[in-house]
This record gives sequence, C-alpha cells and structure tokens, in this order.
Amino acid sequence: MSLTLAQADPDVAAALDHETLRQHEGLEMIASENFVSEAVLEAAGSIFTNKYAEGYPGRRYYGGCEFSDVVENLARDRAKQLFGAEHANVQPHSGSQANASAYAAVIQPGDTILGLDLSHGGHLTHGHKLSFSGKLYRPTFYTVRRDTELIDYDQMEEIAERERPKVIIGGGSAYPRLWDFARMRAIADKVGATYVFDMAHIAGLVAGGVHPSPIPHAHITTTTTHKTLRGPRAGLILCGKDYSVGPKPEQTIGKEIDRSVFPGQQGGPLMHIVAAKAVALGEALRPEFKTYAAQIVANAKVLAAELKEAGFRIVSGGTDNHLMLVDVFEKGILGSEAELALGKAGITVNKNTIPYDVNPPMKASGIRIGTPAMTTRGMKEPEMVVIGAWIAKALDRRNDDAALEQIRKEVAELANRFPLYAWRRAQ
Ligand code: DSN
Repeated sequence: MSLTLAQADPDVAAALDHETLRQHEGLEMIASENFVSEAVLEAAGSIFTNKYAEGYPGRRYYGGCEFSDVVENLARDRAKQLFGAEHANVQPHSGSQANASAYAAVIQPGDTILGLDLSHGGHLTHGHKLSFSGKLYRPTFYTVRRDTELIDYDQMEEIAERERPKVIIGGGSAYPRLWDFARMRAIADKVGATYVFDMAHIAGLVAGGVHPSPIPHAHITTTTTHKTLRGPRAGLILCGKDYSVGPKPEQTIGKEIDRSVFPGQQGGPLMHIVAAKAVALGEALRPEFKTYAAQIVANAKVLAAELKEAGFRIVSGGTDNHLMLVDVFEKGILGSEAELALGKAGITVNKNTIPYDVNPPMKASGIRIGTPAMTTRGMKEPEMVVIGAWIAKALDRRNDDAALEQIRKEVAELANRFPLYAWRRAQ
C-alpha cells in the first residue's frame, strides 16, 4: 500500500508525466475542456473513491455514509443556490448519464424526442442513431437555418406539431449563439412536451451571470460539470419551478429524476467526484467566478474577430459564448488537417462539422475553438490576439513542419508565462 505510482506502475506514471507536460506547455483550446483548481483535483483524487453510497443523503443502502451525506448535501445545496434551482441531483457520472436519466424520468422507450441535429451543433445524446437516445427513443431533429446558421425555431415548431415529441431538447456541443429558451418552452407547451435543456457547454457562463439561464424555462436542465463550470468530469440535473409538476403530488419531476438516476441508470455514485463537484460549485459561487465567466466570453469575441480579420469565415458570423466554429474548408483545408497542424504547433482544437457540411465527421469542414481553459490560466484579450495570429499562421503553413515547430516553441513560452499547477515544477 505504500508504493508511489511511479514505483507501483511506471508505465502509467510515465503517461501521467507526459500528459502533465502536455497540459502545461500547450494551448488547450478544446471548447469543452478546462483546468480544475488544485482543491477540486484533491477532492477528485481523494479516499471518497473507496466509498459506496447507493441511495441519497439520509436514505442509503450502505453504512458509514455520514460523510458522504455531508459532501452530497453540500453539492446539492450549492448547485441549487448557484443556479436558482428548486431541485438538484448531483449523482450523474456524466452528461450522457444526466440526459439518459432526464429522458427516462418522463418518457418511455419508443416515444418521440426532438433535438438539434448533431451536424448542426447538437449532441450524440440528443437522438443520434448510434447513441442510446436514438436507439431507445424515436428521434426527430431540428436544424439551424442555412442563411443565418442560427436555430430555426419556426422549423422546430413545425416539426413539433407534426411529430408530437414527448421531449424537446435544447442545447448542444457546437452552437456559438444564444438560445431562445422562452420560445422553446412555448413550443413544448403547445405540443405537451417536456422541455429538457442541456446546458453542458454554457453552465459556467450561466453560473457567472454572463449568459441567460434556461432554469426558469425548462422543465429539466441537465449539464456536465467540467466544461465552463470548471469542475470534475461529471453530470448534474436541475429543476426550476416545474419541480412539483406531476400527476400525483408525490410524483414530482424531481422525485422521478432521483429514481431515474438511482436505481434507474446508475448504481453507486462516485463520491470522490461528488465531493469534487461540491468544491467546484463552491468556487463558482464566489464573486471572482463572475469575472472569470465574463473574461471567457470577452476572450472568445476577440479571438473570433482576430480569425475573421485573418480571413476565416466564422459560422454564424461570430460568437455569444465561449466557442466559435471556424469554416476552414472555405480555404480548402479539412478540419482534420487543421486539427493535426494546430496540434503540431501545440494548439489543441477539434475538427468539427459545420452546418450543412459537405465533408464527413472524421474529416469535417470546420474546427471548434473555445476559450474556457486558457482563460483559467489567466490569458486575456492581448493573448487572444497572439493566439489568433498563430492559428492563422499554422493553418497557412500546415505542411511546413519546421514552421509548426517554431510556433510550438513560441506557444510553450507563452504557456509557461501562465503557469497551471505549481507541482509541475517539483517533478
Ligand atoms: N464531448 C463533448 C464536447 O466536446 O462538446 C460533449 O459531450
């Protein structure tokens, strides 16, 4: 029991060392990634990983859960306070599990769901045929408009009236603009659907008050906790004023959700991650988180403007949140080529389809770029200008390994000026 990781398993230890260096010396621009605080990391790596705690605080199926109750109650209370929610379930292991639990709480297999098409910025769990959501339910999709690349609410309403979905899902993984939550709720009400909003990407912006909140509009709001919210990799489900909707007083949406998460979808909660969620939610309640959230958006706007200035087409013309989709194919570059070239230059992004893409997802016509992680490291507008220029140069010189290596050196220099974890130096 007393061996260090390096002694017990040198192979895993070496991979961890390399990953540590990669995270410290690169520019992490994947829109869904972030860096947790050392406090969150400590909780996530804590001995709560040893504990089984099936059930909920005060109603567990195992003994010895008194401290698990403490951290779960802290996480629930902080989530409710942060988002102004009536009910919170902090046990979902991931965003996918949160969505699976939300749907299963209100609909049956075979029922129709309506979500944003994945290739228009949606998410696998919003009905894609390869996901549980497209296999278990009957998926239908709305899209963005071809001219504006904004959500087509008229089309959504038309499809909802025709297909009568039981659940309408908002949110996605590559939509750079604001959502009309009220319009979606009106459409859901018109057809008697439950409105589920998946705010995984924007949760931190909502928490920081720089993005409108879906909570007052959606029956159920789901999220991950690791993206803009800057917590551990995990999920969370929230209910607003519709907490008590149900055919019988005791059949509230909140209660259905709790049953749906456990024992419906999951067994024991990952208590180390629940503890880490409590810490992250506590951090997001502090005033400085508002400053952080505002800076994410400011940085994204500057970076998008810089790339536009360099001649790239930004899908929908810009961004209102933490991410942008860059149409690199307009310049004859595949998203996959762009991802590779930027990777060589020390800038991590992901290839991404753009609306009405003519290329398949593994090639794609776009790249998705986000600012949450580098904002956590303290980068602001001036650094975004520099990063924008590097991205443009790396894409221009994508077949020139020497040029990409030179950018990588400059990138590492910048990254080292914005240190991540102090313990890196001790290694
Ligand atoms: N995979 C996440 C993302 O990158 O957006 C969504 O689950």
